[in-house]
Amino acid sequence: MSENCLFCKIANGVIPSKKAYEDEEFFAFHDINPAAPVHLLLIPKRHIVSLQDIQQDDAPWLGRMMALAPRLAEENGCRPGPQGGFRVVANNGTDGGQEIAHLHFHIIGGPRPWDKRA
Ligand code: DGP
Repeated sequence: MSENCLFCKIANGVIPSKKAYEDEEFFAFHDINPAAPVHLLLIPKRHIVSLQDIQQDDAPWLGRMMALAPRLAEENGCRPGPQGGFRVVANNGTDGGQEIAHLHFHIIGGPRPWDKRA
């Protein structure tokens, strides 16, 4: 846990959130400002800032994190199969549009239309 990290505080229950999932390694919760009917944030409990900090030996847990995304998407209202689907977005660093400095996957979806490009 990093003392001044908002998402560490959320994962530890210090700051409340609408929880969608939790295990020993990961925590998922609903984005406070959803961009779509389904908008989750999936984070590792360990404090890591962004994909810019990932090393080769992080691959196993990062793979498990990625594998959680479709499961959480479907459990929270994204339709399965090619007519359904969802987005996974990770903003990295200032130029990448990252606001919260704790690695997170945005899981975004739900029945369309819900954005300007629909
Ligand atoms: P990013 O720009 O990729 O770092 O996205 C940060 C997201 O975090 C943004 O979509 C809004 C969300 N967010 C910020 N503060 C909170 C909070 O206190 N609670 C929840 N649930 N989401 C938050």
